[in-house]
Amino acid sequence: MNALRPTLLAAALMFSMAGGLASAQNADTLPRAKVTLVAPPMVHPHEQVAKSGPKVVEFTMTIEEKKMVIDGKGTTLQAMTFNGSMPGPTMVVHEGDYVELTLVNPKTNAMPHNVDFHAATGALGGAKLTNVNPGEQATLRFKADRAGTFVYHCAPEGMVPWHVVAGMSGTIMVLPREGLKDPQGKSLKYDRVYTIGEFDLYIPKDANGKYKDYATLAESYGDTVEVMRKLTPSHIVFNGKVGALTGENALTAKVGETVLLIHSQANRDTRPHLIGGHGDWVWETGKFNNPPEKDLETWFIRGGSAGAALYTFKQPGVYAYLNHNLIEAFELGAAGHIKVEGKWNDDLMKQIKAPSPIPQ
Ligand SMILES: [Cu+2]
Repeated sequence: MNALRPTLLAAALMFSMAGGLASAQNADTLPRAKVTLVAPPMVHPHEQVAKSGPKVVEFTMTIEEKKMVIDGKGTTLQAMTFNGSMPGPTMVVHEGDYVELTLVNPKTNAMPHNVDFHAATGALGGAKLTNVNPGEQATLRFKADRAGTFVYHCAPEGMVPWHVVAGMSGTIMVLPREGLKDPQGKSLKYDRVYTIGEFDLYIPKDANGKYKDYATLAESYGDTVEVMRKLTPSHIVFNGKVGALTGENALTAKVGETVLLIHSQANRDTRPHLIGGHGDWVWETGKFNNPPEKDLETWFIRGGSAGAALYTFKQPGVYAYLNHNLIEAFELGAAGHIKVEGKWNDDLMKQIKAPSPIPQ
């Protein structure tokens, strides 16, 4: 009996190694596609239903450390970003594809960075294998083995929250190969997709209560961490800036179009709401193999996750899309606009009598 044991163990080992090799070879021989990322709120062109089998999808992101203006008053943030934007670009693949990301940290940067993909399995979501100092780059491949919208963020040892609240997060969307479906299995398609990244920011103030401006990241670090530890954000913004998605920067749609809104928050809870509209189908936790919820008024995005809401616009107008903690929206900045063109439907809503003096 005892003599058999090592043999069995060896056989098991051989089996698992062969399995490992087989899947690695599989990824190595799959077709490859190179995707050029685009800045949010836009998302790179992609198939909703996969037209072919799994492939290796290549992406490159370059880390940019830079000072960014985060409101209309000229307040600055010493930001750290994936590809220069807050949030970083949204990547789209299908379940069963392999994501192959090259992360570039130019030597003009000051900090080490990496990427932790919540969609990935093992090695701190890839953070351990992508840790790049200024002047280095690394390439990570992982299998997208579950569908959904997932946050990715920087997670360098000893300074994870600072890098995240300085701008380093984004979303990857892993679509089911057959596309999105309602709970009855009916196909759900979108005409447009927008990606919104919400950030809580912690800008230090000077003795006179004025926001401080720093020349370098390193200089901003001590004061910023002190503000962070109070857990009271100075700003809460969509896409890096108060007003990044309002007025002239509003998202657009037409009556009859179905829009997918991806909403991520890598650090803090939030609750998106579309004033005057709804979430027809909402994957609140963002995971497409769970049935979506119907007709939501407000949905909850847990800090460290990304959710997705699908809505077909029925009326024209300017819709506010905001965090329905209204103080966070109106006082701190967490709001955007969706400008919708089309014909008004009186059946859905009509002003029967305009405001006028109360009859005496
Ligand atoms: Cu970083």
